[in-house]
Amino acid sequence: MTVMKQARRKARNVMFRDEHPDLGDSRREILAGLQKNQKAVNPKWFYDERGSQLFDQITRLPEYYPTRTEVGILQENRREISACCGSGCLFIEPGSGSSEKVRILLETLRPSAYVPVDISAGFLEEAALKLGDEYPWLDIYAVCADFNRSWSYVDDLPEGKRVVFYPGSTIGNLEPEAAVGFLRRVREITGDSGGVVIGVDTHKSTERLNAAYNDAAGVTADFNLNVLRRMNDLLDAEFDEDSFRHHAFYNTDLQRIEMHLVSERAQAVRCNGAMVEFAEGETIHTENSYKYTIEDFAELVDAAGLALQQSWMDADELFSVHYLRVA
Ligand code: AVJ
Repeated sequence: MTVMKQARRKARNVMFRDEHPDLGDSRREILAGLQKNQKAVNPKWFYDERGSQLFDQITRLPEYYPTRTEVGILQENRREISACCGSGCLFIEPGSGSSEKVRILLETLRPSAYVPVDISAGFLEEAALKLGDEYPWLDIYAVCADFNRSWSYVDDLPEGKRVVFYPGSTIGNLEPEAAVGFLRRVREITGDSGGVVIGVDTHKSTERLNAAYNDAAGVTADFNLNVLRRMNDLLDAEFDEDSFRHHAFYNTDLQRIEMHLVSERAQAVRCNGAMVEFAEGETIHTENSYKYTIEDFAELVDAAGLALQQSWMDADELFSVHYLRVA
């Protein structure tokens, strides 16, 4: 069993473990996506150092309501949320990014340990060390992993009630069936006594949603286009950023934002030996962001063998936070 490593910089309460996906696997996965009829790249590839920074900028944009709304809900209800979790729990956050939101809960929650899990290694390390400095009483087990695949690190965590913290509506990136699968796995990991604190973006007006993913400053466009740079690095590809443009829209039938990169001309791009051909206007589908009514989300949770114990929303019902327990 891999033992957690002590952090490089002096921080007695921060441990690291690296399970970043193998480069060969990553290449094969991305290339397979580019060879599909509707070309697609998994949104997890957005998050290298630069991508994680761009996402942080997105969270502060005036049009991007989810982050500040969710932060408000967490602040206002931190006591009730912490009571659901119970103090001394093991607080596991898949896709922890900058670990900003957990700070809102830490003092009232007083978990026995915090486990941030992120695919962006450098970003994770910085965030974990900073948090460890600020909260010297908190044990932090930082794990670099693709949380949609590998959960093996949980075997090495200390005993205690496990609560998964999954804010930001990251679950919206998954197709509803995959979201059920994800929650089933979470249920296995937390066991019968565990729980989940999850943030879910709500279905709302198309105008508001479209604005949130087409900000005036163009940060979301940069974030989307960054995936081309990622592919150039990871695949030794030759994507020309200037020949693609950002396209995001709310698909009302499927209740999801779709993000695409549109090829502005017919072109063939060399990718790790293979040639990937684009017609003019053809797209790479880079992200879905599903939006749920409370009723739809409750159904999804039910299908995973979990139940909504308590739900919180802002006054405008722009965003929701839920505590899930085993059904
Ligand atoms: C991190 C998945 C919650 O879907 O809103 C923001 C990512 N993409 N702007 C989202 C994102 C474009 C974000 N999540």
